[in-house]
Amino acid sequence: MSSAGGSPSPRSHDIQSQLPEDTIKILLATDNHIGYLERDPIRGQDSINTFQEILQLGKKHDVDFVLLAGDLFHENKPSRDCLYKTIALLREYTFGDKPIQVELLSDPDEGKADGFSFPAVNYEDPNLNVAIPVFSIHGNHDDPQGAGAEGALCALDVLSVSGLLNYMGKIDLPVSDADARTTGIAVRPVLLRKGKTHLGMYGIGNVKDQRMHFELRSNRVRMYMPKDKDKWFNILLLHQNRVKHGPQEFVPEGMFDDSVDLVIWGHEHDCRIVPEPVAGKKYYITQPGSSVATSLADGEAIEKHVALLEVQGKEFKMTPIPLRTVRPFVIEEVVLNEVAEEEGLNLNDQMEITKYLKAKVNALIDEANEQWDERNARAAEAGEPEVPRMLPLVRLKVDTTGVTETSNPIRFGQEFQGRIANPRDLLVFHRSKKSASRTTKVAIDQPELSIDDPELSVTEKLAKVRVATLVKEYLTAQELQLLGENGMSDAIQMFVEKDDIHAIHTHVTKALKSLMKSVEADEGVDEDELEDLLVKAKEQHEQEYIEKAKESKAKGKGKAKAVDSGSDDSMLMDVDTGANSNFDDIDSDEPEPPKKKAAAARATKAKKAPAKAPAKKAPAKGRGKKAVVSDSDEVIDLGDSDDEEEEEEEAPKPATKKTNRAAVLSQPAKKAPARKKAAAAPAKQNQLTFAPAGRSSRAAATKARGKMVVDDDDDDESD
Ligand SMILES: [Mn+2]
Repeated sequence: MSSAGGSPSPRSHDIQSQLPEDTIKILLATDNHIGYLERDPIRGQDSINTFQEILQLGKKHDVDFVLLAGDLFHENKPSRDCLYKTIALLREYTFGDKPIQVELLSDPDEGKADGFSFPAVNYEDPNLNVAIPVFSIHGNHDDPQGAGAEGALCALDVLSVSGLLNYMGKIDLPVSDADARTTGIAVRPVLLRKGKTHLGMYGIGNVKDQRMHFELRSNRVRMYMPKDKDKWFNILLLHQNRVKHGPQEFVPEGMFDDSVDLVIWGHEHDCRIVPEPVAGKKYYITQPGSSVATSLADGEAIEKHVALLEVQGKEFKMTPIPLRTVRPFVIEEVVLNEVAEEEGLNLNDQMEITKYLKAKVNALIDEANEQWDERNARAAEAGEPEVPRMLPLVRLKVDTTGVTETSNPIRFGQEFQGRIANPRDLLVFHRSKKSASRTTKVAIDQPELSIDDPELSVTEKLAKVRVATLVKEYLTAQELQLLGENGMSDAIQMFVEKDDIHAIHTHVTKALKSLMKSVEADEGVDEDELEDLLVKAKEQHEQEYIEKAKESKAKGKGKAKAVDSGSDDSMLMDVDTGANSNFDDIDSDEPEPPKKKAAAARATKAKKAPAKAPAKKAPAKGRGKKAVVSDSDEVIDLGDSDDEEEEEEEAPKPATKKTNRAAVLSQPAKKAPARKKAAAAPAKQNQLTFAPAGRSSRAAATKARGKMVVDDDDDDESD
């Protein structure tokens, strides 16, 4: 990773001759994971501190806006402390008198809160004095959950209605699993202009990998682009696995349409912020990486950066900026067997081993501190103030194959208290299965690992076995009398991972209700029969649950399953405890008729015009359910939804729609605070509305979200 300090070599996409009035300046960051380890006495404030640094950098570099690619928060329900600080920082750094120079050409009400008059984009609200807007999609940690009156909401929704953040890429989600078969993912951009530069930002908040994979494969991810898309610089933001976790557990890099110029990839935590070309494609991919290490894995040890992204016309320039508030982190692996061979270490002598490991850790601490000093020296050269030294993160992975007795890693770590930030998890012991081969890559969190795996040591189990698997195994062993293990396990997972305190209650109530129903059906049973009846009913319900979830899972539960189930399903099985793995088998069959409910909800929305529509606002759009384009060939072509498709979709629409569009194109300038208008580039602002109608209402669209999301990977390595 090159740093901002040096002068990076010019690249083909670089801006040739820069004109400030045409250059959109963006501060690019992602995966801030605010709230990560917030109770840790040493590391608790790391994530928020770095977020503050990022906002300060935005101010310092005088950017037009800040762009984030998901996982702003680590917890789905950020703590009060967390929200308090985040809100305070956003208010502190992003409000002010600095004039906004990027004019919004897309509908400012796209994605706005239902039933309220204020726009979705904060700087379009005359009551707010925004200096540096922040745009973001959601990630897998802070994705929309719940089924309240407003539908599924996430923390970004809260920031959005507070006017502190512009939440984009909250894609339309199907109301039910049946609906999922007929809808795709619609991506409506935020369109901006500064001088002669036109910028389109297409956000796709995180969805489960299986779904994304299916949608992409079926060519159902539609990006609504302006007609003259070639004059736009198009950015695509997404938050998915880039690293292959399984056959459908990632998004291939070459999958996007050629009208995309730059892909901003959230979710992966290693910093690969320098844009990388993609074979056979015109676009580049940048992966900023997280701004805080949320696991002690190799990828997180790469120096963390954000970047200044400058766009002018169809050219762009990326200047990585190293983050200075990030703890230095060093990681190493030792194979004691090898040390024994090479240096004569006695594997039967625990004292000797401990002594060896201590020396190793001391060397790592020195290395980390040197890293820090280097970083400080570089910054000092650039005229930056010194930052006081932070305790480093140190991880030593120890292959203990052949060692008879290992010491207690926690006691070992205690000796380094005050010198490192993570004394409790400094050491990780593991045994390699084939003692001779040296595998440096330790795969954490393998879905198929069972807690009963005799080959694993306790530490390994703690580090690698997923909670979901553990819960499932436990429940299976309990032989629950009434409740099905699968449904229960899903509910527990929701409870744990998404902090949904109602998940279990909801599930139990529902399950009992339906059990009662089936027992009631047989009247006059005596008590002996009742038991049998219940057992049968339970089995039946479990079966229904499984079928409903359309899990490609084999019926047999427990540990045997994953290992021998063939490569195709091993991931699906674990990850997909939820109800939406049905995307896979969809190709062949016909789309089911859409649920009435959805249509109704959308219709309702159509009628509901905002009470106080500003003059510039686009006329109410037709909200009819759109015709479904159901070409499910294998072509993986995100965003191949240009005019052609748009026309196809619009064809059956009433004529009024087109009239509206024409009208929209000649909307008068927007209302804006006077001082801003004076400073903003050209005062005239047109609203372009190119998107076909039919956005489903949030409430309706997201009702089903609860079902949709039983989170995928809380993969420590890349979340
Ligand atoms: Mn993530």
